[in-house]
Amino acid sequence: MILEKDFSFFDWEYLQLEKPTDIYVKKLSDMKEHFIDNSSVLKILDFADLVLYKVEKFEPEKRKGNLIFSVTSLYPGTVGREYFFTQGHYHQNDFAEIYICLKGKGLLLLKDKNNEQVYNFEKGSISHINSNFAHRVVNIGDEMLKFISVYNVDAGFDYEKVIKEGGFSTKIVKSENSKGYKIETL
Ligand code: S6P
Ligand code: ZN
Repeated sequence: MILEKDFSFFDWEYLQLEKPTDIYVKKLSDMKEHFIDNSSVLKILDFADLVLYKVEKFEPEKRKGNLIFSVTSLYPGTVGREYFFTQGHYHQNDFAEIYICLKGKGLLLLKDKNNEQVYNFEKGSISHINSNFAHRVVNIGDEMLKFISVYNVDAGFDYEKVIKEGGFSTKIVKSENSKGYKIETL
């Protein structure tokens, strides 16, 4: 039998799930140690705790092999010169993931212990992310960036491993003349 709870509608006008099972936001205060420019972080926090992104999830029952479907909405903006990004994580278990960009202009950063790679990630991009790469999306445009993720219910999140490795050393910043972005490596 197929249960109604296993369905969620997708609103194509607003690019959002109509019946998410969970919604959460990540704010600047949750992400402050991930930006290069701590004084800019503190200046913004004095004024307001910005929402950097929102994640709507549709999670079916936790049955082996089931898939989670989620929509991430990443705001445009910078902290100092650095563009807003998702925190980024490895999966705890050996499961890959698919990212589909619905709107906006961004970059997808992938890292393992020794290497980092940067890919264009904009409306229409579909990326298969191998299970051994930590993944982060950066919004380099001036509108909201939205993407769908599909991943196994048993994938799990490992944020700590990224932190232990010193984080992503690839930083995406506004270029000096403010036209476009620049890739810097720490
Ligand atoms: C889950 C998938 C996404 C992210 C979301 C937020 O495997 O990669 O749904 O959770 O984009 O990013 P992060 O790094 O804060 O979890
Ligand atoms: Zn993931």
